[in-house]
Amino acid sequence: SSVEQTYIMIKPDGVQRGLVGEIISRFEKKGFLLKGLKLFQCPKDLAQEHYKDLKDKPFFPKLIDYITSGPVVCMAWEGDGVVASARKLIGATNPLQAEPGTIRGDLAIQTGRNVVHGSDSPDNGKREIGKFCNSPVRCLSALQPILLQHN
Ligand code: YYY
Ligand code: MG
Repeated sequence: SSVEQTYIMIKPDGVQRGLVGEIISRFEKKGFLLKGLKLFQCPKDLAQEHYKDLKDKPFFPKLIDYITSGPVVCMAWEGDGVVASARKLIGATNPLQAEPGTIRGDLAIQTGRNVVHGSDSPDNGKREIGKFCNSPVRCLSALQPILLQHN
């Protein structure tokens, strides 16, 4: 097992619908560690960079409009296998295909309004936290040694 960080972002629809607490709860209850958090309005250039792999897709302009349309919640979460585990907690990109019990499966119905982002690899987790949180998140939690046994 290896400690990783992932970038989780509650998208503008999640914030506007009052789902911030609900979404944070899913990750807290799973047992991962919250290492950084802020409310932030994403500028267009950062949104374009974040989704650069999708720049030739027909939905790209709408995706950028959506993600920059209101405040998002930027978070760094840490733990063993957190990148893949968070993707499981989030569920499939299309909320209608996401399993019940996942965030998207329980809380959304449209791909274009799927409430939350999660990094797809440890490298992208590091990169996205660097971009959105301005630096790698390294703050120490006093509770960490009590909550998690490190082997
Ligand atoms: O990682 P994930 O968010 O599950 O999906 P991606 O394939 O990385 O796409 C990013 C983002 O783009 C997705 O969350 C919604 C949007 N999108 C879309 O609006 N329409 C599609 N057909 C595919 C993706
Ligand atoms: Mg993705």
